[in-house]
Amino acid sequence: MNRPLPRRAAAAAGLVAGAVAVGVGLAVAGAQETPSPIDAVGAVVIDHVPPWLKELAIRWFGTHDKLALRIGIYTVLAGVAVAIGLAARRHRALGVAGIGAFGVIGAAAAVSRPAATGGAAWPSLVGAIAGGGGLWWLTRPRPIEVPGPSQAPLGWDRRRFLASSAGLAAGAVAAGAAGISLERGRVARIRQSIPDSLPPVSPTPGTAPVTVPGSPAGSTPGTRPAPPSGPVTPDGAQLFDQTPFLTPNDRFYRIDTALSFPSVDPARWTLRIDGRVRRPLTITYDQLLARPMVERTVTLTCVSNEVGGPYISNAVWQGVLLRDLLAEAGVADGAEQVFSTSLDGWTCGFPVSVATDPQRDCLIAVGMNGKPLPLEHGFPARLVVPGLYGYVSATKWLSRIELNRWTDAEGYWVPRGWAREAPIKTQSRIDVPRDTESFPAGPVRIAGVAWAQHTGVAKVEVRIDGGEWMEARLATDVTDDAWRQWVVDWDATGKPPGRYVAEVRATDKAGSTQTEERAEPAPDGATGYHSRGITIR
Ligand SMILES: Nc1nc2c(c(=O)[nH]1)N[C@H]1C(S)=C(S)[C@@H](COP(=O)(O)O)O[C@H]1N2
Ligand SMILES: [Mo]
Repeated sequence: MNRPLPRRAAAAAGLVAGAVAVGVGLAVAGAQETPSPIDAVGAVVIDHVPPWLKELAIRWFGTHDKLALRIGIYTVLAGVAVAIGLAARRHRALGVAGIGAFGVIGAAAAVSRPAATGGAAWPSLVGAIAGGGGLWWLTRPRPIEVPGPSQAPLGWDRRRFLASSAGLAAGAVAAGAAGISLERGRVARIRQSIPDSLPPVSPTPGTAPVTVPGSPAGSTPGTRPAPPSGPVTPDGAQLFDQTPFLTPNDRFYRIDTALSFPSVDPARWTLRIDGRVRRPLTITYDQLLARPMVERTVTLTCVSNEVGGPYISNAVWQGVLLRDLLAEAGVADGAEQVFSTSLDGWTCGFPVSVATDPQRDCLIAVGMNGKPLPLEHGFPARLVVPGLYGYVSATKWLSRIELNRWTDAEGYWVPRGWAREAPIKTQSRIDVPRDTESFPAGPVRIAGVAWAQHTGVAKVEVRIDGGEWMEARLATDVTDDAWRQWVVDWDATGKPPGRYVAEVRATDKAGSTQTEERAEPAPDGATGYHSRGITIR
């Protein structure tokens, strides 16, 4: 009577062995401060998603796209672990080999990362050895205790199997929890290394105030009001807090490919400026903070933002003017592209002519709304370029700026189907009223934001049900590099109850009105009018 492992037990053994592999992998990764096998594989997946899938992921999951990816990876792994368990039921060695193969895949993924360090392969390899050993042990035939003097038969013993798999599962959970808590500790230490405050902004002679060549008469260059500390409204009052002029740091949209924050120690961090420059520079964090700094209000926008979408926010950035640093390094012949790299190996590029334009204040930013950059937004330093989408310009966790030719290197998203040059398109959005509100027939206040970074918003109009365009009142013109809030008071007196559709469009200071034509975000930004239903009751 040689009882083989039942199918359900084999599947469970596979799952437990998989959990051991992942748990041990997380623990090793946490201990040596390298990405976990899950994140290494996730990073490779992110690297290979086609634009339509990236758009779909952002549309479905928004900024929870990384959580969705992790859940997806765990789900696939669980399925594979069950299959491996079932294979081990017939051939134990085959099951163990299956886990080994996954260890090799994880290790290869980790080693292939641009920012991979020496021990990158260990979490996957050690995890696979532990998981493979666990599977071998769980599926071994062992003596079944039978009464009597006869030789105990080999086979499956339900009670013992349950005990040993429960023990292994508990070990896997403990190892995984240890790994996660080590990773939390790493991130907490980085956050603790962020200074409480930044040196004050120095008045810097020679760094011109925001002036706009060719801007319409009436907006006198150089006499713009200072960035406001609170919401700006046409009435000078707080009209809606849904979209304050300045986005608080913890409400600022976040988009990046980083599954875990890169390790950074401000005491050891340096920024390298090299390539087609005459004098390559290496600057420490303290040296950067000691340089003359400016504050500029700039609205960042993600190219993946759909019409009416949330991936746009505005902040006062404190930092060093990029053109000052480039002048010090000396732009050499043939420099076409400002090609920057992050600590985690993400890259992007934009024209050198944008960086050296005295009218456009590109920043190496160290501060955001009066605070040092939060880790989420690129501590210790990031690029902020007025008027270009983030994916070609706004490198967070900045590590290197190389001047090169367009043919030398392509930014991360360019070979993935996104445009090489990506100026932000003039757009507008209705934020008030909310979809769920309803109003008696009477005055209804409609409000929102419009943006045409580095060109400036000249006019915003709203129409109801395709009727006449009504011109909106615009908030203070703080800078052409930021969005502008707008308000329209629609008189719905006498309107029968029902649902009305409001549409908005903006015209920039160069005179172009945003197009009504609908375009998806890929390859260079969405277009079309944003609309919202308004209910009269
Ligand atoms: N290191 C790094 N920097 C990055 C990215 C990234 O994936 N990695 N994404 C870019 C994109 S696509 C955008 S839209 C902006 C978003 O900046 P935020 O997260 O601070 O809003 O960062 C840019 N900088
Ligand atoms: Mo983006």
